[in-house]
Amino acid sequence: MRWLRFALCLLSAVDIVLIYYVEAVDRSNFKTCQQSSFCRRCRGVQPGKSSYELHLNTLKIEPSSIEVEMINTQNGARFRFQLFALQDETFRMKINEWAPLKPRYEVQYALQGEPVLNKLTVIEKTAEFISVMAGANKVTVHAIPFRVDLFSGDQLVISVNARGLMKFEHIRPKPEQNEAGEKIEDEGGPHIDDTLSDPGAWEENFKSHHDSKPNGPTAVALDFSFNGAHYAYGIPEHADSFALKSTKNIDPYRLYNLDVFEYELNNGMSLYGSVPVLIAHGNTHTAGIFWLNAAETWVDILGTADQNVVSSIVNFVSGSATPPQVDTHFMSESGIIDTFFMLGPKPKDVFRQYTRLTGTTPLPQYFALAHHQCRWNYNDQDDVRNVDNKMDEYDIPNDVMWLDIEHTDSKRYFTWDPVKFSQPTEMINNLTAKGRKLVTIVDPHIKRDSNYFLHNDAENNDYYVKTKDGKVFEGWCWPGSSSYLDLLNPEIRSYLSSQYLLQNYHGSTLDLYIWNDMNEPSVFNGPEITMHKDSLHYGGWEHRDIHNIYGLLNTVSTYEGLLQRSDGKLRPFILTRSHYAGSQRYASVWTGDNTAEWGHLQITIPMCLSLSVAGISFCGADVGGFFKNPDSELFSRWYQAAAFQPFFRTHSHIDTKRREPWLFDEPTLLLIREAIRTRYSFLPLWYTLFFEHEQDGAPVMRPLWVEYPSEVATFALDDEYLLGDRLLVHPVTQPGVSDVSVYFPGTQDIWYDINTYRKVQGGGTVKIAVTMSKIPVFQRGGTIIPKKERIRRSSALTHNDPYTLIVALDRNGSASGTLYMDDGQSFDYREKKYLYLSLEFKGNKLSSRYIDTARYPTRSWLERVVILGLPPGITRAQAESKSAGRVTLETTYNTETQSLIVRKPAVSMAEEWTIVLQ
Ligand code: MIG
Repeated sequence: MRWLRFALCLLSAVDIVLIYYVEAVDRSNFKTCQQSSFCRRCRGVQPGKSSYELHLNTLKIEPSSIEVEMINTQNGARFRFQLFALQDETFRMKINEWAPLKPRYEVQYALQGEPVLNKLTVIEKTAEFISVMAGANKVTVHAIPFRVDLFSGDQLVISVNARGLMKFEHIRPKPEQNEAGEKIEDEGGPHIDDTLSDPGAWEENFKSHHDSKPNGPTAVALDFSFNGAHYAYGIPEHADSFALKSTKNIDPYRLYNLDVFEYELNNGMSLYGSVPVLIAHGNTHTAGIFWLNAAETWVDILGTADQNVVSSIVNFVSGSATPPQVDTHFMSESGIIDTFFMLGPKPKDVFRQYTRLTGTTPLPQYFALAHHQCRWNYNDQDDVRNVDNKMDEYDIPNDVMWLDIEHTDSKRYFTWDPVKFSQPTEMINNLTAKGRKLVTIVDPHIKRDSNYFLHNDAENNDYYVKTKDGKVFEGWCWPGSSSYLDLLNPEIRSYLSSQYLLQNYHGSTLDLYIWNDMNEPSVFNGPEITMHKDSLHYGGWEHRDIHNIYGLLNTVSTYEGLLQRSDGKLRPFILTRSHYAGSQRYASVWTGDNTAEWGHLQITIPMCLSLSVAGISFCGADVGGFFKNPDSELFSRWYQAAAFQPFFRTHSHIDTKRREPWLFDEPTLLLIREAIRTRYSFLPLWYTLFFEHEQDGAPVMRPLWVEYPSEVATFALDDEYLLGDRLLVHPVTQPGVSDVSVYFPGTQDIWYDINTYRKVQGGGTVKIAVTMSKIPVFQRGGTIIPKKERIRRSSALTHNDPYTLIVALDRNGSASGTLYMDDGQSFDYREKKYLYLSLEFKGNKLSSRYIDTARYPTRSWLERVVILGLPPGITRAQAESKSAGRVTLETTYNTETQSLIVRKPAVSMAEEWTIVLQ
């Protein structure tokens, strides 16, 4: 495959595609655990009595932490163990060498700041263990062998090194070689371990690539057991089920950011991003860990998390089996052990605890939640103009046109093809006249071309990543020979940021936003299609140490640039392919190069759920599938599914057939149009959910168990999810079906079909009939959803439009919800220049009240209220607000659906108001 990649660079784009099409993923391009020497070594550690021990006589107690010396009795290596109590039921554990020969990398940029400490109290201390309390949690640290038990209240939630799989390879001097070329091993301690006998300890090869490993073996590994957990989730990015599978007989899940061609489904191979966050959930408790390490990482999932787990859970719940438990084993190639424990106890506690560490997604601009139209490539500015016009002609709302790599002048980013895109500003202004935006792609590889200002700047200022020998690193990518900015260096990042300024990015305007692709980084002729691990970065760090944050650093630069470009006024919008923990603060993420197949549509749900529970809520997948051509049915179903996923963008490979909706037959065009229009009608809900996400960190697209934590039947669902706590979404992701089986959670809950208003009782699976136009989505009784039902060309044009409220009653005849609005684009909302409303229906009275002081003077008013699940008997309604006084309203009751429509209450949304039914 590598020769292929190489050849690709020399061919025209069209030829490339022909080659793509005969390929599935070429697994031989990517390492297995056995082919990665550190993974082999770490996985080879046998469970049992660990050789790591603490010397409790060295214990130091600080107000928020304890510190103890640790020793590996096998070889005498010494370590520093630290435990920190953090705010909000969170702990941090660091283990590093006591006095490493060279410093070991500690990850930067993932955390949003220094974690806030909490007070810790020692409650018991013996020669064997020490117990401390912080908040509601107790932590017991055992000395011989080393083990840490973390309790939430009385419940043991996480045990560290309970299986004894810890391995911390201290840095050693390179053994000298004797005359025969054999290595002379000198461990310098009383015992030796088997680390050095691994043939890959001091250098290793993969295919034709050599890794010189100047620091030798430096792996760190540790096991974590989650007591009472039925399943573990998270550690994206993988094209696999949401509930993580047992890796007992297969490779561990791999976290190493890679550009994987035509990725396959249902396996733990690496993809473009890595978020080392794992959430373990059981019916009594939720907890999580964050393994802060940016090197190549593998994660084994052991214990009861296997296919049979459901039956064991059922047994457990009925009292006939041992409590469930999931064991995990994290293994990284370098760095230190730095782990955060989020102790819950409820799912939303864990999400809040985690996002206090790495941040939440800032409220996106309103347009970013709307529909995006992309293709590799829109050929020229006329093509863009035509597609844009056709959107209007066919009444298909669209907010953003996207330009892929072909828009540049010979793959030199920040430039425009002088012929095809000769008038970029005019092109952008054509779009903005309709309230639309443009996104252009900026990849991190830099064309080595003396006619390219960026390359010249980088050469002159010594901005490129270096090889192990200190020469500028060169690799092949789209432009041919390329080099890569050393983004670990803050000065180089700010250089890159400055390229986004309007005066530097010629032809751009404030309505142009950015797509960062290929930022794993992708290097066509590099090992595993990426950069050599022994390449060197700022501060002397090896690429090995920081690989998984390269994409994060790329988006940090872009974000800063876009922020500066508007003097900090406008919210940046960025889409990134590579990501790490913390990327949610800067960019949205899409799942890369998927395929126009039903399986790829299905996997969008578990992939985005995995990202969501790991802090990345703004997730989406290429609508229609990137490779190959979707047929009408798949394409329509994909739009319908994506209309209810956070990031909603159509995209396709350069050699696929054009697939703008009007190129399909009329029924298909109508289905697609309807799906997109449905999305637009729900934008007020999306916007409110993202605002709330920024506050509390709970995923926008969320697994059912977040709202129904003890409902075991929700734990392993891959085909449905919730939006906030309001909508249940179960898209049709199979061909030729006339019904889908939807699990409705909550024995006390009622669900309402959003189209028919038909009621379904929660607590079981129900078959829902699906015609081609049906998107199975249900509103939870007890919630209120804001909508805007006047569909226009772009979301910006709906800014002052009136609202519709859908009030779905619970079994007590009540409902509540929220509605958020602001200017849709600026950071003024950080100064609370917004309107955040609490909507409540109780005792036949619907009211709107300010949650915070109203500081956004909206012109929107209330156009309609629909009340679902209302018994007959209401004959009239009356609205009351300050400026309009009391007004009697028209109502229509539908006996069949038990729904009442209140027409034109016409109260201003800027005021508090009440509507009374009589
Ligand atoms: O190696 O820019 O995932 O969305 O269209 C392919 C061309 C490079 C990969 C991205 C895809 C994009 C394509 N890029």
